[in-house]
Amino acid sequence: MSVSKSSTIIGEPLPNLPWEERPAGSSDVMWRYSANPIIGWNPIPSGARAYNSAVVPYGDGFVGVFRIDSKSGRAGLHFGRSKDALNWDLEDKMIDWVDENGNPNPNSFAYDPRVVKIDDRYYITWCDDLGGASIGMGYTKDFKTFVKTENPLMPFNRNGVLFPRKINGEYVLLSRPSDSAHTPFGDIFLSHSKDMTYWGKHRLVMKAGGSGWWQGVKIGAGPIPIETKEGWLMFYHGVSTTCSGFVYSIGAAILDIDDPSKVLYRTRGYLLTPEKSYESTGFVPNVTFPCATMYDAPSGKIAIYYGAADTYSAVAFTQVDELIDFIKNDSEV
Ligand code: BMA
Repeated sequence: MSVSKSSTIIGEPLPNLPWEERPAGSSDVMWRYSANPIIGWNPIPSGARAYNSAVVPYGDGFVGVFRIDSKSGRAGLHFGRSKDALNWDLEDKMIDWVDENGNPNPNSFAYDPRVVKIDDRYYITWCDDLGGASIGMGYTKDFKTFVKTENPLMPFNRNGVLFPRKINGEYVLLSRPSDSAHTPFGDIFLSHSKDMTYWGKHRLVMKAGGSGWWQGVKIGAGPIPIETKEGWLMFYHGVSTTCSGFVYSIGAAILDIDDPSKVLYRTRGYLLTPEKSYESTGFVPNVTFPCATMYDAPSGKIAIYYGAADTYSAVAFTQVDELIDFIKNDSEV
């Protein structure tokens, strides 16, 4: 496959993006980092597993909000920093949230964070506990003070993912209505807000299933959608069921740039599915769960950060033009 380098991504350059060329002999449109996983068991004294986490460029390096399951089994959010986005220095202590007045505003339980910069704030969404699974929200300007704001949506809901800018004057939030347990259903919706507090105008984006069995049980938005000349590039996880449990794979769709509830293209086959031992073996076998991407807009290089087997953090790569061609040719819409 020949890849034309173009500025298909509407965004900033990131020359220090971690990157590795596709392995010789492979024709996969998404390929894994050869030194995966980048974070293994017991990454900090208090924590057993760091995975399903969100990273962003910051200063001359990178920072992230990491889901770390403590040795009690409870999930919490921890701050981390890195010079190369591959070797991470994770804080042992959970993030101390405050309210808008600077008073302590602790989280009881938090997992699967996403981070996006909008104007001068880095917004963080995660799966929270509001009498059941719900979307948590907060922001930071400096990764020192973390402000937890109101829950944008009622339970039960997971996979809250913000678009990186307002669309037609409103913020837009993807989510996946669910139950409070291991949800055996789930479609992707979106909601609008003028102020990041009150959310409404809910729209269905896309349903589980289609002709891909890998996404037959449920789907959920993954990383922050990437703005491209072809529309919003949205990676998502799709789940199938087997006699030994769920299998979580990674797919992608392209959504209309002005109305992202309209799906233009959606992969019929998965882009990545649990194959490697760090994906098929761990605390929860057979899970690949993407929560972040970083990209270099001029070259179209994208690094995808995903949790593997609810135990490890891993990275995969793709090139935007080749990926968009693949999604269009493989589309089921
Ligand atoms: C989902 C979430 C994810 C997890 C996945 C597989 O419901 O809890 O954090 O990776 O299940 O266990």
